Amino acid sequence: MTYNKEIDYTKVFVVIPAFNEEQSIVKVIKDIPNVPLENIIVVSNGSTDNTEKVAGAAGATVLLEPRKGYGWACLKGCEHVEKMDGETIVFLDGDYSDYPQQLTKVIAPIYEQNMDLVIGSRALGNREKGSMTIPQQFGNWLSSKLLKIFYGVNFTDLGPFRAIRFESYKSLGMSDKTYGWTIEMQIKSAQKKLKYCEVSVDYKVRIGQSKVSGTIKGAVMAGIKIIFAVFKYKFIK
Ligand SMILES: Nc1nc2c(ncn2[C@@H]2O[C@H](COP(=O)(O)OP(=O)(O)O)[C@@H](O)[C@H]2O)c(=O)[nH]1
Ligand SMILES: [Mg+2]
Repeated sequence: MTYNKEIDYTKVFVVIPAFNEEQSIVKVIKDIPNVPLENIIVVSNGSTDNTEKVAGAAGATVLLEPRKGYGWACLKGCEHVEKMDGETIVFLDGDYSDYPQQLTKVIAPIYEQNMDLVIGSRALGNREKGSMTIPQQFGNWLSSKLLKIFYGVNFTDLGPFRAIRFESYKSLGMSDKTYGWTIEMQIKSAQKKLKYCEVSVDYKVRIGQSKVSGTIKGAVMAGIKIIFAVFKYKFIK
């Protein structure tokens, strides 16, 4: 399908995986431009704080995913988008590290350049000091190099802020339940020869506690999972 048309925001959905993000989630929701509130889907991954309550009160659609894991949350959100007959899915984190206002920039290539996948690259944007740890920056750089070597694609980041056409998303058969979600999408898009591009996005220090990059366990697990994914999708179909 070629879009090249006015963006119908009633068909644009935002999926936000959220685990204990009560301090930031409302700010994220409020800063998302143009998208109807009910199309903003906060998937709470067993939050034990008030994330679900405050996100619901702000008008977002709140879904509950008891199985812990970033991928589980994204999968749950996408099931809802399918039911609602969505055209474009935007993924965004719930910690207010991203600038939700940049959503218009992230989805533009889907509508203007017929792209399937758009990655918001923090490597190309302005990063507030301390918003990404050194291992996280190195990990993203290394992953991007491996994606080039193994799959011949040019990415500079595995950024969470990204957009994909729903029909392209469906064609990927996404399955990762945890931290391999972002790289799986990029690898499978490469394998399916989808049209992709990057846009620069800015990044700031998150509100609240990091669950992944800021903890040793999270960072190590994510690193292992991501590197493993590079090989897994190459050799095991
Ligand atoms: N680690 C983790 N993060 C989750 C989960 N479910 C949702 N998230 C959300 O995933 C996003 C990224 O997590 P974050 O802690 O910011 O990771 P970081 O940016 O790598 O430090 C945040 O919005 C989290 O709330 C989960 O089960 N585990
Ligand atoms: Mg974060």
